[in-house]
Amino acid sequence: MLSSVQMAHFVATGSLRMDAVVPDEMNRQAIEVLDNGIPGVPYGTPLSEAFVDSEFVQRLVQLPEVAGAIHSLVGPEPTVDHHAVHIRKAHEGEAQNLHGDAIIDVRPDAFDVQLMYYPQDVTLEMGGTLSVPGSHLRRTNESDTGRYQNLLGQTRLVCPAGTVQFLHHGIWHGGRKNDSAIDRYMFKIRFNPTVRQVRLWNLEDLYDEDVARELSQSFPWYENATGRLEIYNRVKLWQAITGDDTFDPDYWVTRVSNRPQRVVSQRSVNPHAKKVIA
Ligand SMILES: O=C(O)CCC(=O)C(=O)O
Repeated sequence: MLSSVQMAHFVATGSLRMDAVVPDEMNRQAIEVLDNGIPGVPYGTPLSEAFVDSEFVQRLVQLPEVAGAIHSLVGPEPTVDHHAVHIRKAHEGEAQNLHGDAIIDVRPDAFDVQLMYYPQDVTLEMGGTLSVPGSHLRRTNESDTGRYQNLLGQTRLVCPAGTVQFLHHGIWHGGRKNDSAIDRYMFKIRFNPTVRQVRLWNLEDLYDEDVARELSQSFPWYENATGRLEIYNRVKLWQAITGDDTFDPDYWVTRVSNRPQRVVSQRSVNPHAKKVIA
């Protein structure tokens, strides 16, 4: 299971990276398996019933660290939305535009995750996935961010073989241009939760100060004013997944949800009405 600090990192940044969690023996097999293609899975198939024709993928999602992260993020028995093998060809000369893998998705208290598995060492030249930390809760429509070329604070994945990262469905990302002489492989599965995503991880460190530290990060591309909305959305998401709506360090959520209902005694709401509200 993930820790609360790791969950807070995911809620703040929109991603969680686990370096070299897939054993070398599987990484060595992976390129051939991915080249042969992974058989399709109908939308909405429960994970335990999916990939019946791909023993490799079953092993991948059952690795303890991977299974623990899936459970922590989307809960038991998620369904498979879709999967894909992404190969960025050696010297292919093109990058993918920045995009989110969703139309405007207004769910404040639920999210899908995308598992991305990299079977090889990925160098900067190989065009590892670019992502923009903290962009996942900004409501944009799929490829509308494609006109942005570079944002302050963006990251380009450089990682050892066997790395798995989990991305929030809304994060702005894209495959980079592969300037190397080696084809770069990535296998992706998107998971949909089937339970309410509340307290699904290891809660021992729920009130650790590193949780608050993760949740309070800002990112260099945030605007002074609009950037605050990201913190607001992040606090709402943390409240939802912890079931604790008292978490609100700077009181931004508290302020905008303050709608008192108590009417002061002996004051009429309508001064012309005969009946006085007590
Ligand atoms: O190939 C990559 O690194 C990224 C692929 C991608 O953006 C996607 O699957 O949506």
